[in-house]
Amino acid sequence: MKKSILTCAAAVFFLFTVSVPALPQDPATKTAVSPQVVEITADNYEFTPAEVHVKKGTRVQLKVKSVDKTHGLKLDPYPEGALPTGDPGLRFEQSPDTGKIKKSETGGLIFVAEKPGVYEFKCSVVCGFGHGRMKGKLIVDE
Ligand SMILES: [Cu+2]
Repeated sequence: MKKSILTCAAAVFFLFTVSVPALPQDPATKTAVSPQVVEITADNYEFTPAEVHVKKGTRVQLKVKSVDKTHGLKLDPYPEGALPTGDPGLRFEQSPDTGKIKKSETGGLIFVAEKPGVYEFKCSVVCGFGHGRMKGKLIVDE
């Protein structure tokens, strides 16, 4: 019994110290910097804006609102032209995919833009005939 408690404590310690990378911190308060919020609407097979610029090192929250029907947004963690190996250029705090966002609802992603480049996002829910062209770009500037 004691051993399993120790194992559990070790696992919790590991989770909090090793697998959760440090977020950008405010040097004065030592707390995670509040994210830059970017609002995107998903409507009629388009994301608006379809091109978003953020600066390298920024913690970003994408807020995605579905207007006409259920959509989703999936953001590639690797920049265009890069092989999907090694450290990604975007470090997500949860998933790079919002999952289903129903009509009139808002979903979101939160990540740190670590490497400059162009990152594609697209609709992650098969939403109709225009689904395949429902794309956009996140550009991380130096
Ligand atoms: Cu879609």
